Amino acid sequence: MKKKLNIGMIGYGFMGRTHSNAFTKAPHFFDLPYEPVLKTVCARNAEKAAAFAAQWGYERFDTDWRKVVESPDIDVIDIASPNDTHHDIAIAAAAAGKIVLCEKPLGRNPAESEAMVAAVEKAGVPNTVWYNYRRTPAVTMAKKLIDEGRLGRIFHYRTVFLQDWTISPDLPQGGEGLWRLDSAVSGSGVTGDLLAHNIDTAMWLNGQISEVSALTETFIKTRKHSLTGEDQAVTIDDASLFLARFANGSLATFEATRYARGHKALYTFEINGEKASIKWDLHDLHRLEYFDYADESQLRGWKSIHITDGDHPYMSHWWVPGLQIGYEHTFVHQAADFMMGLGAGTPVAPTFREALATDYVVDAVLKSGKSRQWETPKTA
Ligand code: SOE
Repeated sequence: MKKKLNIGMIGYGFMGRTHSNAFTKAPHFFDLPYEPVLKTVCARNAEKAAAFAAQWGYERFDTDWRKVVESPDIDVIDIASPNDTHHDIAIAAAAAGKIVLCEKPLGRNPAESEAMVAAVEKAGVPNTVWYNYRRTPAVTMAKKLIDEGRLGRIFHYRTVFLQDWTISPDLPQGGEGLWRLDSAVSGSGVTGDLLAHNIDTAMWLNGQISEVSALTETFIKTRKHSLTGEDQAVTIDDASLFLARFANGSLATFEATRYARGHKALYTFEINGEKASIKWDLHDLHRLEYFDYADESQLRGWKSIHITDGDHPYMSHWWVPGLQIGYEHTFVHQAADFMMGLGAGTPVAPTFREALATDYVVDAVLKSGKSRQWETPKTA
């Protein structure tokens, strides 16, 4: 019989759903050393917590995260609530000896993130941050190709994350769903919410970012606040672009915005090496575009590899070759990898400390946007 792993989910929004779905599906598709049990979901609003618990099959619900953290029958605290709650919950959970999983970004700023890293490391509790896109099979495949040296020396890294859902000036800030527009809750705008994904993937694939020069902008200066009903200054970055140099000498451009009319979630990257290049696009997430200079010259060109075969990362766990999976599966893979790491006693990336490295780059980008100077991110 497998050991049960009792989950206490904090938060029931978009991320509460992706994480709950991941724990539900992972044991059906992966042979795991644990049986995850959806024990409790916690939200301030009892009615909503009860409805979520019923819909997702949680055994109970709670309205006070402190009670969940202190519950002896909970093994894992999974933080899927807004960013301003991450710090306090993670630190209390670590002190209570719980395994801690946290939605990205870790904290609202490096000070919060550093305290969270110190707490899990002092308590010696397993931890991870849900940077889910690493576990898209095509992205994991890109990592494999780079690690095998197939690209050779890397010269360029080019990446964007484009959305268009905040263009209307009538969209309020704050409150459910829209807390991402309220910097008191989110910490930052697109830099911490979207570029954090690009930065996490980029440093995983191409190593440490050593310096950045950024341009940030807030296009809509005031918005009504959903909670106060007042017009309030908008203090998040609506758009963020930066140039970067990696420690390996390669050069990069990063861009994120919520004002790219026509784009819902266009996350792309392209990497150019001396021997080969790679391109990936979230809207076509199962494809990896690959150009290999070693190919015979008359047939040389970009290949569009359908990453759905049994020997592609994660795919042997799903259907038959050629059939696709999607966004939700990136979370299923992370949940599965986490439980396998837990069984083997090995940390599962990205740990809190690895995610802190991303927060340092986010912080350097925001600083550079203000100072108009090159900034050097701290190393974690
Ligand atoms: C914002 O719209 C958002 O939901 C981010 O918060 C997620 O991290 C990203 O994956 C998709 O976009």
